[in-house]
Amino acid sequence: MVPMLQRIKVIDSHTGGEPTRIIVSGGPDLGGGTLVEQVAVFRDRFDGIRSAVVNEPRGSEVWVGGLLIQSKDPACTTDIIFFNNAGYLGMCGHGTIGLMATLRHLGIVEDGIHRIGTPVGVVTARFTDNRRVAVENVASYRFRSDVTIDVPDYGRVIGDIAWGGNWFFLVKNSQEELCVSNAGHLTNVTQRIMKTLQSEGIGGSDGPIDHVELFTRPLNPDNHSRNFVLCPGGAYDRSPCGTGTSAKLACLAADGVLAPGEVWRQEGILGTVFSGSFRNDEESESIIPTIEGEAYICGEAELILDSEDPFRMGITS
Ligand code: PYC
Repeated sequence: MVPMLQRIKVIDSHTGGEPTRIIVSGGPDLGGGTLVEQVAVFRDRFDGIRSAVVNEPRGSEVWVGGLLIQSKDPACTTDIIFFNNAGYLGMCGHGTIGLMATLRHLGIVEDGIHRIGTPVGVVTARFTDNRRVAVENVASYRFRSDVTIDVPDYGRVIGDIAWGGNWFFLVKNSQEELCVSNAGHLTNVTQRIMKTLQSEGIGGSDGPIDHVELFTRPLNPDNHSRNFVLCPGGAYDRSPCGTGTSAKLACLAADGVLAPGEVWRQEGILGTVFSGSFRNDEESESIIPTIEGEAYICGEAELILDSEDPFRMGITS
């Protein structure tokens, strides 16, 4: 029998070191439901495609993928569903910056404000410079402050729980050294924090915590803080994390430490920076964060899924 080859065209970029792989053609048709319903179809019927795109042998646990979907809202440039090795993301800040670079690379967008539909709401994005993109994220807020947990064989950890398009536990009392050479230890520590949160049933207002964030002083004194972010699939974010920075801004706003319009420069584990600021949401107690960073296109490829390849849907264990 002749093997069947499924072809999926992707464009790769990285935002502050964190990669994004956008499916631009050959992806699954998720039907005409809402984006939340389309995520359910993706998960139930096409989860193998998610895995094929981001997992080995074509990717690794670091990758965030995105499926471009034509929006039903004429005011939106596109809709997007982000995903990774573990499942689906509500929003992705670095991914949206990478998406804009991809859309410009394809000649689909120019300067101006672009509305982008995500499963957790519409965000807007615009180029502020050749490769720099500012993303106005979904409304973000601190849900709980000073949550104390005892992590077995580690100690007492105190943190805030905040929404920035995903749910974050933002550790306030970390003494860890946040550098790449320490990434293995940091991953281990944040995974144990995550496990303790899960075993104690601690989550966000409408879902489990999916990211854990540590902070320390920045290496570059021009910045305000340095972070390490554990993502749901066990990889750490190479960038300062757009939704994580949004969650941080929500906490800073709630503490009265940062005023609307003031800039917060969040340094990530590689030293790359997202500039963040916020305005108050007129309709709620939340803030509307804006995150700015830069992305580079780093690949253009056709993925081939060979019906005879035992790993055509990615290596999952
Ligand atoms: O930038 O929001 C983000 C993000 C989430 C997971 C990885 N990056």
